[in-house]
Amino acid sequence: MHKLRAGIIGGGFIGAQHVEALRRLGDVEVAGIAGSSLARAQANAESLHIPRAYASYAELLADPAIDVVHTCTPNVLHYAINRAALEAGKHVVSEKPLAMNATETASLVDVAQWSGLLAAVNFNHRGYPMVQQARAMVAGGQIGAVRLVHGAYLQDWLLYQNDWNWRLDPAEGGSSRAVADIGSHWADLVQHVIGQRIMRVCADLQTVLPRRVRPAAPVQTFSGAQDGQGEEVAITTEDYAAIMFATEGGAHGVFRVSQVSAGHKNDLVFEVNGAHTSVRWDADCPDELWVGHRNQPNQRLTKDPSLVAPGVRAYTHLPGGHHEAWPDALKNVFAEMYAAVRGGRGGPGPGDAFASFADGHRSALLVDAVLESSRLGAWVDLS
Ligand code: NAI
Ligand code: SOE
Repeated sequence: MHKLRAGIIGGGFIGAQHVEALRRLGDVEVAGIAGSSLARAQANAESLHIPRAYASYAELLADPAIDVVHTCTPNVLHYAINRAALEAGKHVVSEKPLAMNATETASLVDVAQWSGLLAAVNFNHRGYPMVQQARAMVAGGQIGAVRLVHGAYLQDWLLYQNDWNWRLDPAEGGSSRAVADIGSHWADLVQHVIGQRIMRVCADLQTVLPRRVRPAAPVQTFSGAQDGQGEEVAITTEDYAAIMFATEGGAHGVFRVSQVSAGHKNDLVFEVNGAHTSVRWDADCPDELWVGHRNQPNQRLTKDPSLVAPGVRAYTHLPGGHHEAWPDALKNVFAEMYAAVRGGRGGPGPGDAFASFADGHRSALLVDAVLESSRLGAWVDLS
């Protein structure tokens, strides 16, 4: 089997993780990387052992040797890169958010449709085995009709006034921060698990730190607090959100997101309450699924290939007690995306977990509705 050749655009925090996950697939060669300058691309190519560095993403897209493009830059560039990549005949794996707003994402869905190329978004949490176990239990009727869905995605890496990242600048990150950056993962994940779309939202958004110190040089994600030197700037995007929602199937729920909650590193939790049983998954203990009962003791299912639902086995690669976590979930969704490329499919097949551009558009609709709801102080339908 020939190896598919991947080109990475953006070699920061997540770009390096794409490289590692792709190499673990075995049938993919990471052939090149583009950065914000040739010098940065060369530095990334050297540290990540990638044979070719490009001076710009346009140069990478022009290279016929590249089959699949991975968009791993700040959000503001996603639309232009994803569009140009499809137009250049490349398959695309885009980081979330798919673009800055639903107008852009709708247009990308159109381009993806006529291209017939793979058009996937990296909502990587879908690839955890025990998330798939929860999904299988909901689909199999094991918890009863879904009534309530709740949870949170909390972080602390932007807790201090001198924490900085491009996400704090709306020109680079978008008009929403905490919701678009991490709330998007939570909402995508629960919709995937329960098999229902969120149709209405009512949001409270708060900017807890209205002023921050912006250093002169760019700061890579999760780099820790800076030295406080720089320009003090006003912050317009939310540090915190509480969002109530209703789904197409009549379920109701609420979730909270925060990037200023001390002690919470990357803490995604969801719970689904069905008509007779509940399930809860916590990314800090990813190999476990809590199952709550009314008339019998609660259970804690642990990931074990021999104990999960048959369709979930493909997401496990190690025996019980051998933990599989964030990098493994990423590899799982990439494996499905590359299988789709080999199978000539532009999106997920019936048994696949990965997210399509249509899912990325749905996510942008939700973020736009959340912003509108907060502005109006009212419930808003997803258009
Ligand atoms: P980062 O700041 O660590 O890295 C971004 C990289 O893009 C930097 O190396 C920067 O030099 C490069 N870049 C900037 N302009 C460029 C250009 N014109 N051409 C090529 N490269 C350019 O940011 P991070 O955390 O890696 O985030 C990147 C994207 O990935 C964001 O959209 C973010 O939402 C998403 N992300 C997703 C994660 C997930 O779990 N699915 C995790 C982390 C980030
Ligand atoms: C920063 O909040 C970040 O890297 C997000 O951008 C990712 O999507 C999330 O998975 C981890 O946190």
